[in-house]
Amino acid sequence: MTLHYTTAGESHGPQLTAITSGVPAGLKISARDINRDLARRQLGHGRGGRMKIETDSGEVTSGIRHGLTLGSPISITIKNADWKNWRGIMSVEKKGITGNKKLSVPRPGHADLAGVQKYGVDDIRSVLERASARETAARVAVGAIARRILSEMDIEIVSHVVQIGRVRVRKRRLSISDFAGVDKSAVRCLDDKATKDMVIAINAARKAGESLGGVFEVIAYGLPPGLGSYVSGPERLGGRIAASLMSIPAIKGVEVGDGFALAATPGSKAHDEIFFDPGQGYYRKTNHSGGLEGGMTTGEPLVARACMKPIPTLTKPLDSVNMRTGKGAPALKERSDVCAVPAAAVVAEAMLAIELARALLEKFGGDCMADLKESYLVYLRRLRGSWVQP
Ligand code: EPS
Repeated sequence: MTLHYTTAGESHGPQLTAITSGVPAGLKISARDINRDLARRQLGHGRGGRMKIETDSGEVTSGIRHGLTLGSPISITIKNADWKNWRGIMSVEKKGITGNKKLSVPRPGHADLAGVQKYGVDDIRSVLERASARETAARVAVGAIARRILSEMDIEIVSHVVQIGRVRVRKRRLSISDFAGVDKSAVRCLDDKATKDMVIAINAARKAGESLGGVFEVIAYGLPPGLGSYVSGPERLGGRIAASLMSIPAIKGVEVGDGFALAATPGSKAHDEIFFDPGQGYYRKTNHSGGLEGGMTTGEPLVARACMKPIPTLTKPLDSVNMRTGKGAPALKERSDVCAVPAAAVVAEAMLAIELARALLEKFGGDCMADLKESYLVYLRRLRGSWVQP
């Protein structure tokens, strides 16, 4: 059984729901593990009024007993505190509707226009409620489970913001200890000077009725070589990770390792030469590949970057068309964030955790954590015993 999840819930409906199946039995997990990541997703200078209303907290309603997973589907619900203000507009029954004004001027850059066309609805709210990035809270809850599976194998995932607007930090090689204080930065950036400049840029954007995008990096440490495969396209881990990161709302580009810069790098400088030490085994001194070769992990840190476009809801709206009249009109205005790059990085940690946990379970299987761990250790032992081929 593969790791699988689905989420449900509208942004201003009663709650979000995440159902995760394929998690082995016997995994230790607590509400704290889930709520820690939910709280981290709410961080970041540049969020709008909604984050003052919500304190996201996951309630487990199946699949965990006495602190251990059962092997059955795990369902987690996250209440939308804001729902109380939207009961009428989001009413399930037709008779409960109060205060709903149909929205008919789509925002350029949002799901509004294509969503209305695709689903045949006449109120943009019927699209934007589910297209909202609020849904990512449910994915973060799933990611917290995946993260627990990985951390049992000493695999850890971290992230940081490397660019907001025009403010960027230089690429450098980081170790896991560099991330100890990342959540203390107002924008989850490891560079103090850049943090200040990013905050200034966000404040200026807010004042100007603008929004800002950026770039974040997500890294997995402690991976074994050989997760994923080269044997067929869909099994290549690079494609799976890229698709998973691209599925985060507003993400427009993903690169692994040196990514697009490799296009201008000669072959002799683009790859990571292989070294050997009897104690350590094979190792690399560089990581241009970002820890992926041939669709598989190399055992080096897996490094992926993603670019988030500026949020399309603007207080100074762009030109659009009123779908009822066919006449030009300013796009609809909704309460929104000015910048959500720090939060998107936390969502990316969840997405990477899910992909890596899925690849781990595919390779090592196991209905319970003890079987999974045993099989994992056998593999590591085999690798260690065969550093040098006879
Ligand atoms: C969002 C609009 C804002 C954001 C929201 C995503 O919500 P609201 O319309 O209630 O002000 O705050 O993000 C979240 C609620 C969240 O939890 O991340 C949108 O239109 O996508």
